[in-house]
This record gives sequence, C-alpha cells and structure tokens, in this order.
Amino acid sequence: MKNPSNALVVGLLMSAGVAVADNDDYTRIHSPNNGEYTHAQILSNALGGTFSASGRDFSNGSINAIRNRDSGYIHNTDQIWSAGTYNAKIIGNQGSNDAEFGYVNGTHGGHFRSLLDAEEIGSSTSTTRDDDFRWAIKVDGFIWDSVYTSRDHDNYGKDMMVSYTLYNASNAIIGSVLFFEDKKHFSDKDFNDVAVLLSIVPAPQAAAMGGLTLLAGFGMTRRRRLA
Ligand SMILES: [Ca+2]
Ligand SMILES: [Ca+2]
Ligand SMILES: [Ca+2]
Repeated sequence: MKNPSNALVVGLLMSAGVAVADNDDYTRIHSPNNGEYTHAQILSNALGGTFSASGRDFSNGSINAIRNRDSGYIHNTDQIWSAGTYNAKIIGNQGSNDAEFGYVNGTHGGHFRSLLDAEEIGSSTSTTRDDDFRWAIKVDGFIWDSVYTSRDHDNYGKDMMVSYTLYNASNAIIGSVLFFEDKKHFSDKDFNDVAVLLSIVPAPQAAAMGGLTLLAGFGMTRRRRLA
C-alpha cells in the first residue's frame, strides 16, 4: 500500500514540524515577476476560496496543499510517479514559451507523450499509466524543443517541477498539483509556467471500480536507495 504510507510520512512530518524536514530536500521557489500568478493564486483560482501560505504549504481552510519533497534518500519525492489513472487539468500557464504537458514512461529514458496544450487553461484529460512514469513538459525553442521531466536527472540534475498533495478536511488525499519551471538556463525559478491539477474524483462509471484502485496509483513511488 504505497499511498497510506506516503500519507503517513507526510502526517509525521507535519506533526513533527520542520525539525525533521531537511530544507535542502525542497527546491527553492522564487516569487514571480511582472504580476504573474503565485502558487497561492493559481490554487485559489482552480480550487476556490483563498489559499494562504503556511511555511511551504497552503490552505484555503478546507483544502490543504502540502508540498511534496523534491529530493532526499529516505522519503518519497515527486520525481517518479506510480501507475494508475489520473485526471489532469491545466490550471496555470505563466511561462513565456509555448509548452505541452504530458509524461514519459518508465523511470529513465523514454520519449515525451503529450496530453494537453499548456495554453488551454481549463482543458483536461484522463490518462492511465501501467507502470512507474514521470510527468513532463515539452517547451518550444528557437532551434529545438526541450523536454523536462519530474526526475531531476533527466534535466541534467535540475529540478523543473515542484508539487503538492491535496488533502480535504477529513485529511483524505483528493489530488495533487504540479508546478513546472520552463527554463533550465537563466531561470527565474518561479515554477508557475505550467500548472496542472491532478484529480482523483472518479467518473460515475469508474466509481464502481472502487476509489481505492484509483487512489493506489496516486502516490509517488517510494524509492529505496542503499546508502
Ligand atoms: Ca521536484
Ligand atoms: Ca513564470
Ligand atoms: Ca519560470
């Protein structure tokens, strides 16, 4: 059961406070320039209410967006995602380049598969992945396009995506939000260039399959590493 253990780790970290968390495990986000939307504004527009910050997390009073760890040897990170069915919706596009949102199958290598045009705010689709995979964007360039994935090593060691897990008032996981940075060199690191809401609200037909099946795929894969 990957997901409950993931939730448990998050819960433990929350109750223990930042003393347990290593700040280096969370990629630094810079405030956007030029009046671009912040994470709080994008979350508010997509989910309603007014999200305000609490440390690196956000809440609108009924939904908590808890930042996922970006790196680290022991805890889950947001780099590799588990098989499952995901509903993805574009909720923000504050980048200067045309981009597509999609995924790359497997834990390394592979090719970009497009799901949505990042400019189409509000557009959504459903995708079912059978194995571990990485979320990704493809950014138009003057000469060539660049693909950046949720796995730092695919981007020559740079983290190009930060993310949050969404919890409802009952502390149940209801989804995730991905925030991509679209520039690797001379980046402003505002991580608002492509924003995607991953929802686990099942369609009426899918509900019969059981929410747990959908939930099971939602967590990040726990990566075990030997010291
Ligand atoms: Ca990350
Ligand atoms: Ca931006
Ligand atoms: Ca940026």
